[in-house]
Amino acid sequence: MTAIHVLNGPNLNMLGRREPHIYGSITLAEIERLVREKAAKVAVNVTFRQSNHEGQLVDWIQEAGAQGAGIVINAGAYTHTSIALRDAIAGSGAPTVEVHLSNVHAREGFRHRSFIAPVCIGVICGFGPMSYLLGLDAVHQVMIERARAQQPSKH
Ligand code: DHK
Repeated sequence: MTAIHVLNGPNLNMLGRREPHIYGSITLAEIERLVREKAAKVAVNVTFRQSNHEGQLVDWIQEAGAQGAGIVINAGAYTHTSIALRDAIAGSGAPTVEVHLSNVHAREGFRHRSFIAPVCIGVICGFGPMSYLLGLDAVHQVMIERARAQQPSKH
């Protein structure tokens, strides 16, 4: 069964109460429920985690890579600051999709730069909780394609 780790960075535990005009009123627990619902439909095994600590996120990225899992990551503000997360993603070999609830490109200039985007397959932002579901779908499809490409040809 395909495994995908959904990792959440700093302040995402505050969703629902945190700047609802930007992030909406949905909580992280509700996003987790939506993600699990979708994952169950497509037979994906989901690990869903949140931490406010950079090193913890590094450990979880390494763990996902070691297990052959894919990653959907909303690294929160670490997106815009963390070379450690970038190196962890690059080194893990885990196919990774960066997601954000808000459209970071419509916000402050410092949010336009992502340190992790260059080592991710792609970035999905601005769709609220749907960004997570699109991210899950995206990384899942890429993993299916890669597995298919590794199978020996029948001809
Ligand atoms: C969440 C955060 O915490 C911010 O630091 C990012 C992201 C945007 C989001 O939209 O999900 O800049």
